[in-house]
Amino acid sequence: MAHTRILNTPSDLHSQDLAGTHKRAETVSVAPASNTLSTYDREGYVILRGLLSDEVRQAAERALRDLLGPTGRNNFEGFSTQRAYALLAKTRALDPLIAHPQILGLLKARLHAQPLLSACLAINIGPGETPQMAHADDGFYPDMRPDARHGLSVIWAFDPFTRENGATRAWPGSHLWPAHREPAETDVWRPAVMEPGDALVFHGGLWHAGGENATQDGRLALTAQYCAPWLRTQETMSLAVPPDIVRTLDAPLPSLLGYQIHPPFMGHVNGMHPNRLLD
Ligand SMILES: O=C(O)CCC(=O)C(=O)O
Repeated sequence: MAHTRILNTPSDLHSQDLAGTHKRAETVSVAPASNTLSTYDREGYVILRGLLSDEVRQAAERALRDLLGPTGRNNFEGFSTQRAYALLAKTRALDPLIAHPQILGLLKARLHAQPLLSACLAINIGPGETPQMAHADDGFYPDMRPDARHGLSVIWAFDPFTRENGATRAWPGSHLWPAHREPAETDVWRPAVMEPGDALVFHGGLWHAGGENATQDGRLALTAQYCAPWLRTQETMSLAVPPDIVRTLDAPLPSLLGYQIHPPFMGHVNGMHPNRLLD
């Protein structure tokens, strides 16, 4: 039966899902502690320690090592660094990390309750790798204001992250810098020193870089980058992960992959909620 809705004001329009409601499974998120939020707000990043059980961490690590590709094609990917993309089409071992309740809680508190997964890739910085170019993940969008709600990124450690082996470098407070400021020689970075199973969570405006690896061993990480639901994702997730796979995923993974409506109708397919394609 067709539904008739009366829309009188722009806020009526923006608050309603005009592509039709669709059953939405509950997802579990954990509200961040106040000191986690204050560190994130002040520094632009926070490290969450020991979030994974041994079983989940080991399964994720095995999957990542199996999937690692060739070394990079440019000095941003890193000529001595292996990467792998489209991971959610290739393994289920990362699902608990991508939709980790603590990460969902931070996303809800600081980005959006219904974000998109913009990119999800493995990064294994190999011996001899040089420092990556400093960048901010929001820099991919034309409008990188300090107060913009564009993105939030996570880097999960699978090796100990040290200053020597390429721990991510972060410029504290740089998420608050004006739009065109870039790190100068005099701006001090800090290495995100972590143990396997720790997660570095940072604001999309934070200047950061993969570090130099002066050791003989790799430094394996998974990075998951999330963006607001009105932005284009770096990886086109709805093409990277086929519907037959998405159909098997638990909430909120389909929503993170683009099977969602941002009211009133961003993301519709033929006028309907994209989840109808999964029914
Ligand atoms: O590997 C890292 O520590 C950071 C990599 C990164 O920021 C990127 O490639 O976008």
